[in-house]
Amino acid sequence: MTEALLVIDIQNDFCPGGALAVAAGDQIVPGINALMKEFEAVILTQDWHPAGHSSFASSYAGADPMSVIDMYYGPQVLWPDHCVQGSHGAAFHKDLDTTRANMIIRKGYNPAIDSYSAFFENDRTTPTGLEGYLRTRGIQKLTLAGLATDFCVNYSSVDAARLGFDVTVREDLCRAIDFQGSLEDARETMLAAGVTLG
Ligand code: VGL
Ligand code: ZN
Repeated sequence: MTEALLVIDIQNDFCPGGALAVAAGDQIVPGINALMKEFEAVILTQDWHPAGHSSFASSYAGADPMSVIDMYYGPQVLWPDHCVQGSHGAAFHKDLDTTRANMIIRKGYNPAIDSYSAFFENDRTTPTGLEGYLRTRGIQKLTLAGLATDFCVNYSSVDAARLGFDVTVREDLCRAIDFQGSLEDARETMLAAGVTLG
């Protein structure tokens, strides 16, 4: 049975020096590269927003980064501008071994809605197509690593578990934003969804 490694958002903007830097985000890169060798299938995700995206605080007059607004699909954190399509910040960290990737899935490209998850946009219903890719390859078991534990890794792992995949999150190969208790909330949400924290 084919097992896949899903590597979430190892991009410059989520690493130290980036626009939405996750503390020590770059330190997991060597471990992720090594882990890739144990999987037949490697899939990378890439946060990929158009300029002026609706998840950017700069798109709203007077809004502060890290404030929360109500969108038609629920609460949305307003982020600093990050991972703008084609920018250096959106590029993968230079040390990530992208040659092993079978598939690179981009998300967050719809201007009106954010997409933390590799499977669904933040309305939790609009698919990215990743489920179909995995199913047509006969992949049932997923391991996740990457950035950030409490947002894109959390949402991706919970959606995968909801879809019936067997999901493990390698917490040692993830790093968190940890904003207002979001890491502890995410751990509880992942465990409740049946995700294995390994
Ligand atoms: C992410 C916030 C906004 C992530 C992406 O990769 O966890 N977080 N966009
Ligand atoms: Zn984003």
